[in-house]
Amino acid sequence: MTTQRREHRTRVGIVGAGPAGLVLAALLAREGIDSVVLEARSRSYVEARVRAGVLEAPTVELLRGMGVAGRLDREGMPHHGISLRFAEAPGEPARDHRIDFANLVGTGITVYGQQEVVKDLLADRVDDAGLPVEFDVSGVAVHDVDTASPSITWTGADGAENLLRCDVVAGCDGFHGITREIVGDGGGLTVAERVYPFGWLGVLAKAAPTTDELVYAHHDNGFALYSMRSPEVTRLYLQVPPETDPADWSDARIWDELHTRLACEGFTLNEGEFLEKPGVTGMRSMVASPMRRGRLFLAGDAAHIVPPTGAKGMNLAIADVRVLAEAVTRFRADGDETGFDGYSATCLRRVWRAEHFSWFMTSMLHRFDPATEAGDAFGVGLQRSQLRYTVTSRAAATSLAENYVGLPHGAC
Ligand code: RFL
Ligand code: PHB
Repeated sequence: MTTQRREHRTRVGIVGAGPAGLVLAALLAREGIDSVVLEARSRSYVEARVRAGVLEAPTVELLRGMGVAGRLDREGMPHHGISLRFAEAPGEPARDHRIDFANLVGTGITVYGQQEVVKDLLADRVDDAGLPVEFDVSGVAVHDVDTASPSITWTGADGAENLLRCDVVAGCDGFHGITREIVGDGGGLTVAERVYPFGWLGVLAKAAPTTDELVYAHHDNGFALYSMRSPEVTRLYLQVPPETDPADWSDARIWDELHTRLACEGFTLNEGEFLEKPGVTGMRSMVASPMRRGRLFLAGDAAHIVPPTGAKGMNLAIADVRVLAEAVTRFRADGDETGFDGYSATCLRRVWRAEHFSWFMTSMLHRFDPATEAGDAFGVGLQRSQLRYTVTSRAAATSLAENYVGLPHGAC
């Protein structure tokens, strides 16, 4: 018996239902432009995946303008600054140095989990508007991207084969997706990369945060980050060697190390049960360019990765698809392809700014191997000087603040 292939048609075929794919679909829908989103995982999986937590001011404004920020405005935690915690000299106790975003740049960030953004976008698209997101797809392949009629094939959750014809394909399938390679197939892809010699061990604890803002701690044992998700939940990270097996870290060892690295007069660390198994993420910077081949456009982690120290990944993904949605809207109006032609260069300007900022935060705050230039006595001296300069010079603090809260879209 031969099974029939189902054929579909839409304007934009979107591979991946992360922040990039879902924001793109929502922006297009608001312009009356059809799209189909294909996702390898289940809805419950993508809604539960704990990742980013910091939304830049321009990201929040965009989500508000799209009408999907109701819960974000109720439950998100507006923050007006962060603290850098470090000892002024070896052997001295660590102190907090606050970077006051509100005072320096007149705005701030919002702490709201990436998976909450994803839930809100799925509720808007699937539950409220009844628009298509196909979950649990496999074997996604993209064809004919060098023509005006690209297509996507895949196997559905029910085992049926599908073909989707479209005008544009958006590769929003993250770092491990399949679309970046297709751009590379033509031989024209450049990949600029740095792999850092450490990872982050991350935990989510049922413990009330004891500060109103995030704390980035520089310590001789390594970096630690104190973050949160709600008035009841703390999110914490520890710098660890990249090959670390989280199973080697008992709960007691994790708390012990957090107490050591976050120690500061007047600061209490509340402990609590872990809400998910601790995980280790490697740290890298990567930029693939151009972010386009023909009618295939890469967006978000499919095209670039930043180390999480700058809290930029999800925000960059959303900034990319804003540019892409505008380009598709212009094309739909009268066939104008100038938005397509400018897409990669426009996105890459913001991407490289975020890459630099994320590299800067990572280099300033982590402990490097003393046997390397970054971690020897000279490297550590430079690091301490940079920390002191950042918190004592208004110009340096303002530079950190404007990058952290997010430069206006279109400003880079
Ligand atoms: P995503 O979120 O990875 O989504 C890609 C989607 O594509 C699906 N997919 C496929 N679907 C169909 N067919 C295929 N062949 C497919 N291959 C993959 C995947 O299942 C997935 O659903 O990419 P997107 O949309 O570009 O979004 C990027 C962000 O997720 C990422 O940059 C951030 O999470 C990075 N990040 C942070 N970003 C911030 O802005 N602020 C933060 O505070 C922040 N903290 C973090 C982070 C990332 C972290 N980890 C775990 C990497 C903290 C951590 C620890
Ligand atoms: C988080 O809360 O997950 C988080 C916050 C700030 C970062 C990275 C991750 O720089």
